[in-house]
Amino acid sequence: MAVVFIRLALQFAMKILVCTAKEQEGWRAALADQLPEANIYVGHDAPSCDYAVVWKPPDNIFDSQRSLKALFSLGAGVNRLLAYPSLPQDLPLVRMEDCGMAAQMVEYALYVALRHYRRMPFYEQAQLNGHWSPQPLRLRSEFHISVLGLGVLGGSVARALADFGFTVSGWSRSPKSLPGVRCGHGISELEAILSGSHAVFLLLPLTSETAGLINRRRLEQLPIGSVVANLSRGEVVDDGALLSALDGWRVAEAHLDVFEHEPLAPGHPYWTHPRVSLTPHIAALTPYQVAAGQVAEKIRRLQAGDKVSGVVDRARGY
Ligand code: NDP
Ligand code: OXD
Repeated sequence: MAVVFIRLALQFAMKILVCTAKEQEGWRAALADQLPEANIYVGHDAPSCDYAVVWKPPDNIFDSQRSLKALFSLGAGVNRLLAYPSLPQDLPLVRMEDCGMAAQMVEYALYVALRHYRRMPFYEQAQLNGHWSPQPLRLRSEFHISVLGLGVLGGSVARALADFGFTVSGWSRSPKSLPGVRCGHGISELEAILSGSHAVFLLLPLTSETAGLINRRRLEQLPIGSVVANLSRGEVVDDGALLSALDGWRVAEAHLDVFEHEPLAPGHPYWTHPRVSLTPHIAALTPYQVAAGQVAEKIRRLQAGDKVSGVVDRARGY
């Protein structure tokens, strides 16, 4: 009797699939801890599940997972998942919201901003040339930064840079208001924002509107000697245009964390460009210890028939 009861309980328990190349076991254990009533499966060889938590799953995952009530992306960006031809149109896709990523983005942005505001590249070069060459004081408020994308991550970055005393402009799709940040929105306001920026931070999702947004014309709006930091998706920047802007010193230094093709191909000019600093898509990693709590809470709400935040608007693409 007890065996039958256990079999029935297992059969009717909620089923969650975890499918990610990285930290799969950590995710499984963290979700099991948060949702002890659920059966958690890892890898793509699982029975039909109620929820799936994925990052770069196999292309055919939706052929075997036909009963999903919601799909959770392990990342904040969902452009890759949205491109799966077999992704069911009506399946709610839920993305990560912050989960410890905003603090990491702020660290990265502060590092880049401080390096340039304090003219460290200039002093590095002066040292190489054996020059003792003190430069005039610049006030924090005289260093102008723009943050393109004012969502969960970009909004945190813009506020942190403004709190630090830099002059910050932000740009989004719809009107926004953030303390200490001059906010603009829509394509008509982009060029004015760029033209006053010593440093530009990209924190936009990749959509049909943002692909190739930072092209030759937009880079030409920047003052000579600006800094570009792409922390969003490689495709937001036109690589050829950025390399030309670097060679012409319109852009003095580029900090690139993301690329159209990852890992970046051996021999790509970014690898060896003296004024490109690149990192392997680590600007903000998803800590599963925190993120599993967010996923579990949303699953509980969905099970109770409640709405959750972070559901991707398929028409907008983010
Ligand atoms: P959000 O969805 O919270 O924010 C997106 C922001 O971009 C919003 O302010 C939105 O405007 C704005 N935006 C979208 N489309 C346009 C447009 N056409 N014109 C102007 N503004 C636009 O995303 P997150 O902040 O959570 O994440 C941002 C991106 O960061 C992710 O999509 C991902 O690509 C990238 N990322 C990179 C990581 C890394 O390690 N490098 C880690 C995590 C994320 P509005 O406010 O009006 O909607
Ligand atoms: C994400 C990412 O979207 O890692 O979270 O890029």
